[in-house]
Amino acid sequence: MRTFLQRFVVGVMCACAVIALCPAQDAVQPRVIELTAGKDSRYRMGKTVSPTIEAATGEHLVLRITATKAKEVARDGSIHGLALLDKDQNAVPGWSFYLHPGTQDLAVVAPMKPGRYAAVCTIICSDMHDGMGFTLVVTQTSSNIGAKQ
Ligand SMILES: [Cu+2]
Repeated sequence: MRTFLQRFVVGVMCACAVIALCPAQDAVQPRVIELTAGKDSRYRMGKTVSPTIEAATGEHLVLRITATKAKEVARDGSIHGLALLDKDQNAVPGWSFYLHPGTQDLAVVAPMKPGRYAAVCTIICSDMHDGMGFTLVVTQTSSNIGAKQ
């Protein structure tokens, strides 16, 4: 006769085993990155201003951005924007967004080319706008070399 605690422990261990045995299902879940786009025209991750985010090539991410209005608002109501630029200042396809007040989830895929990318605000949100952005560092990891396309 097992005690409740023993059954509980066995149950937790089974659950852990199931999670551990399902890496494929885990891999399709995008990683969520929480950011704020602030009224001072700055992107933050936690308390870090203009953070550097690391990602693997082709990694699926969800940028969960909570945006607060700065001084200026675009005609369509956008309060901040987001574009990702490569080292030659070319916009990365699939990485162009306009932000509205509140929290929004942006589904993106990290570029297949390793390197440093600059995420910049694309709305003139205040006279501090020019310094609004963050960095995405994309690296090729051993686990995703085979996935290159
Ligand atoms: Cu902005």
